[in-house]
Amino acid sequence: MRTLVIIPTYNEMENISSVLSMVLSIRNDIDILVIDDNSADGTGEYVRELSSKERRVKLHIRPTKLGLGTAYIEGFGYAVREGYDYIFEMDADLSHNPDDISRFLEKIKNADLVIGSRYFGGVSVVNWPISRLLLSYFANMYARIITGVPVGDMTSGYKCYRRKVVEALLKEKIVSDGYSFQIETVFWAYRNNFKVKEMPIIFIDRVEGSSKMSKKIVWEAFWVVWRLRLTGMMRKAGRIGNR
Ligand SMILES: Nc1nc2c(ncn2[C@@H]2O[C@H](COP(=O)(O)OP(=O)(O)O)[C@@H](O)[C@H]2O)c(=O)[nH]1
Ligand SMILES: [Mg+2]
Repeated sequence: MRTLVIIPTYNEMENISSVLSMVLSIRNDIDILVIDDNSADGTGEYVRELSSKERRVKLHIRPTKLGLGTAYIEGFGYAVREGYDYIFEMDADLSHNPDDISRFLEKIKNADLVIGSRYFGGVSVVNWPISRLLLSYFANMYARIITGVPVGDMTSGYKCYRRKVVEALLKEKIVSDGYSFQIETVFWAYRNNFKVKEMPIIFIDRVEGSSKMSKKIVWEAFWVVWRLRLTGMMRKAGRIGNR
């Protein structure tokens, strides 16, 4: 079984070397694809240098900051073309502990998508300011109510997909850049009847570098859930196909 961990980066120089070496040391059938948006801090150069010595590390550099959603879509296309069996989404800032990868790979044996959940029988977020925690918690509640998808953490960016789910997602019209990309992917996996499971993770706020969260990203999520609800309803009524 071949696994690809996709890591989008934008100015993650302080974190990238640790996250890459931690993922590489988990197992040697795991490759990494970094999608860097031309970071000014040298992240791309660092990964380029490493990828010339370590064939398990791949790099795509895009010309400018084009958003998380399109970075993952690009990574998904690569994963499908290369025939990876399991495909991960993971942040570069060490909020997602690479040691959890083994638990994901165990769990995916009985699922099509495994979501690393921060809200699974409680809250497992460390060091977030209360304002950020409340935003995330209520955004999740809102997304769950409007879309009707029974998942506790729809905005988690730590996930493991089987290739067939990624293939199905590439056929959907995913429009988000920010964390509503995470809502869209869970929604379409669920609506396409894939087996979606959650697994608790401990999410630790970044220590180095800075968050790329913005008001625009919050507004995008606010509207995207309504778009999903409508397209989902129309799809059910047989009015539109999946394109
Ligand atoms: N390639 C790319 N990566 C991005 C972009 N925005 C955020 N990222 C990366 O996505 C991950 C999550 O972003 P982060 O700022 O930590 O979001 P937060 O944890 O929600 O505050 C990190 O690895 C970022 O470097 C982007 O526009 N392009
Ligand atoms: Mg982060």
